[in-house]
Amino acid sequence: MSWDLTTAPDMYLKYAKTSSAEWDYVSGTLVDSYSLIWTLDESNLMTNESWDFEVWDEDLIGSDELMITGSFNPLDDGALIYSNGNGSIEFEYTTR
Ligand SMILES: [Ca+2]
Ligand SMILES: [Ca+2]
Repeated sequence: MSWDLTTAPDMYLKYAKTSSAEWDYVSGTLVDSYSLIWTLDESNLMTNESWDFEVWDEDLIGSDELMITGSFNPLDDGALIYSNGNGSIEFEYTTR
């Protein structure tokens, strides 16, 4: 991992419909943490279509760094863990 040299990364999450031109949701930043849990609420529910996500490390000096990115459909795939060489992100959801 090459995010922050002396502390854990400062992660935030973005997600949006794949068809959307802009990010529908951007979380706040969780400072100095290797793991994090975000709970989506009524204002940012996901629908049955393809969604893109990115997790970034916020840096105060220089540009923020992209840590992990991907896309999924929350109905097609069921609960899932998405991994690359840098880490993993787990999605848990209920449908209604
Ligand atoms: Ca940090
Ligand atoms: Ca950072």
